Amino acid sequence: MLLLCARLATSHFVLLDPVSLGFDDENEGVAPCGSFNATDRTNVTNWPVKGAAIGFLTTHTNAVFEFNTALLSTPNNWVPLTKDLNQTGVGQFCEPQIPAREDWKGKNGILQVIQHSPEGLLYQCAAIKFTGGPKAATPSACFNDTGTAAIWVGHHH
Ligand SMILES: [Cu+2]
Repeated sequence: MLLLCARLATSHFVLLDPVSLGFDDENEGVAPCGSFNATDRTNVTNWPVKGAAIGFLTTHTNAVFEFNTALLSTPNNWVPLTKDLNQTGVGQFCEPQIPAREDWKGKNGILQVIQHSPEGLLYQCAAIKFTGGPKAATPSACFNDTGTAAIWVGHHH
């Protein structure tokens, strides 16, 4: 946690859940995954289509987030997973139950989180696998720091 806080001083946002493909502060603006290989499968997180969590750390007082997914078989075809999220407040933030497409059950995918920051678009991704079964339990590190909030808004693109 100390390490994360130290890094947060210069970072924009860091995906915490599911496990990120990687974070590079300097190159977070490089699409589609902040300079990391979108098809890397080193750390794959199961994503029940009934719902799973997205958690991140942000240093921006207000930013709109996009949550997109692609199938591993078509890694350039990003599909919105949700409406856009208008998030306020600095620190950790969690959306605990985001469902995915029922017909993607059993398929390998990629989660992409885009932050529309004052410095431009910033990217983080995670390797995921869409699964059946009940909603995922919210990871203990996925919570909302005091003063954070968010509302779902329409797509602006
Ligand atoms: Cu920033």
